[in-house]
Amino acid sequence: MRIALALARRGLGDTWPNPAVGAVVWRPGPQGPVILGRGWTQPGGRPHAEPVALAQAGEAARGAFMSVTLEPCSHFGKTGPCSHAIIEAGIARVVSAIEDPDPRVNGRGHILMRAHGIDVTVGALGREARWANRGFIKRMVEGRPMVTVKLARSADGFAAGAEGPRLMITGPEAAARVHLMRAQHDAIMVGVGTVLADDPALTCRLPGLEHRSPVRVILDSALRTPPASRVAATAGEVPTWILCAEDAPAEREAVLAGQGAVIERLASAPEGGVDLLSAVGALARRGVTRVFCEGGPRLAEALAAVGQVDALELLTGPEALGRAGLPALGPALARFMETDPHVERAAPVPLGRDLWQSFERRR
Ligand code: AOF
Ligand code: ZN
Repeated sequence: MRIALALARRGLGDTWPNPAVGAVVWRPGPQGPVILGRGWTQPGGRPHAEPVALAQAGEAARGAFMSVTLEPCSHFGKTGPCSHAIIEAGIARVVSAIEDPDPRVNGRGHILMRAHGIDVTVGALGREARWANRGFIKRMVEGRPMVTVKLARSADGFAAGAEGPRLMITGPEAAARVHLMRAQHDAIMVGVGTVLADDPALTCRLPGLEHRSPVRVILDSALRTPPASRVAATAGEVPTWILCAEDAPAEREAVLAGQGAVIERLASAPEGGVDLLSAVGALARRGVTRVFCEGGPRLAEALAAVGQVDALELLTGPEALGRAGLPALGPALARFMETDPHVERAAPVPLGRDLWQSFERRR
């Protein structure tokens, strides 16, 4: 199951709207388990993990065991259900980590395999499996994706100067780590202020992982995203969704949509801007399970204030700004980081001259 979980994690950020599942076909041997086939959910969510592992094992699967990080499915999708494939391959025993909360499955996969005489046990490393797929589970159960907030701050706690040009707070090692985090999320979200100030590309540029760029999401109530910005100019190549208010100007919508962006109109917040709960709900409806927010301290704080931050990735640079700037952490995020009893705090990790700290809500 540990191997299956490691295989599953390869797919994170790359399988939405489906979960990232891992499966191992194996046989007990005198020197320990012998692995016959390994599989993980493929890009876009199909094929599922189990048929990949079964195909690799071939005829050796007959009488063998399968460990799988999520209940094998029982519904007919683009191909037949995985539980059928497992029955047909002659697997004798299935070790499954958790039930699939998808209402189309929800225990039926386990029941079906048991009905065909397969010995099914559920719960092995269940906590770890639930954790790996917390984005998928949250979307299924709550109709919202998991949200990770990334913030970079100076040694004295500022995000950047109050105004003025973009400030490089952290170094290349931290940037590489951030690009990996981008690849492991389904969508990357910013406010239009970040687009106007920084003109970011918001793609994953790690060599070899360029194809794993997440969907780019811009919260832009009045559709102020400039058609000449990098995100708009490349909207035909990298999926780009702009969430705006009901009354955003139609002529701007036409221009951005013409460039390939997907525009969705949502309710506005009383204080202006797109309502954040509606925004994350809209992303879940579109299939997103894991959101990476790089939208700057104001958006991060607003998400924390409505209880929509599941994880905080905080990077602290070695240099002080030395003057007043925009504080990186507002009061709600500071509470999340420092006092929330459900938040787990990992030991800080040095990245070059910077420090990386992770904070994750456990429930
Ligand atoms: C599995 N193994 O590797 C994955 C599963 O749209 P479909 O037909 O691909 O079905 C999507 C559902 O299948 C998804 O919501 C989840 O319940 C399950 N995902 N199941 O047996 C896998 N990715
Ligand atoms: Zn399946």
